[in-house]
Amino acid sequence: MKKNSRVILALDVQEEEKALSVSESTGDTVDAIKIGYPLVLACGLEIVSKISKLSEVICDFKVADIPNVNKLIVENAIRKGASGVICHGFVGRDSIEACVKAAGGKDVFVVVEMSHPGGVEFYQPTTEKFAKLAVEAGASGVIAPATRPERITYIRGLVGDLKILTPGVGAQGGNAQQAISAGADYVIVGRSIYQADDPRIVAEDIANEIKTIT
Ligand code: OMP
Repeated sequence: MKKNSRVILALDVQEEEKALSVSESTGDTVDAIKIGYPLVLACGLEIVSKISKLSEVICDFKVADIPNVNKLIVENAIRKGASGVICHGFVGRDSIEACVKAAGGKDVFVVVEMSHPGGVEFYQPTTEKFAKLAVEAGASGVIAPATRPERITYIRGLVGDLKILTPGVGAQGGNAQQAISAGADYVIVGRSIYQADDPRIVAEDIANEIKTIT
């Protein structure tokens, strides 16, 4: 994945027309567009192919099943043009390794701590194990919370040079500059961009904010 703006758009819209128009306007500004269940369930998996012509696509399917089913999910995403997939860490080593193998060299990002308040309940006590597992399983990176920048710094200390993608900027209260300063490579931003009157301008503003500190 390129590392120019360091902004990844989380495209959690549910109408194909809106998804394509936001992707067209921001596709050359953001480093990737993250597509999850809301958009795929509403429009079908073909939306991944369509958006992959405008930007790199990360499929956020938070893959969390037995190895065989993980493999099938990841293969589907890659076949449609995704350049990366997000999987959950709590399902264990074999399930994560199945994602890495099925991705065939494309990126796999492992969730090691979630950004919402509930992320401290079950994820946070086990973050260290998930982070080490991500490294050992050969993942490209991890997902860590922008809402708790001190945890990004802690996770950076566990994952070495793996990529850290951090959601929770904007609508969830996190700040892009703080997250990058804490050690993240990319911020993931959804509502603040796609709900804006001009998504491209907001994406550019966040990228410029980041540039002032890098
Ligand atoms: P906004 O809160 O609208 O900016 O969206 C955040 C995006 O990041 C959504 O697509 C979430 O699914 C995703 N996300 C989190 O918010 N928290 C996490 O801990 C993990 C993710 C993720 O895996 O991308």
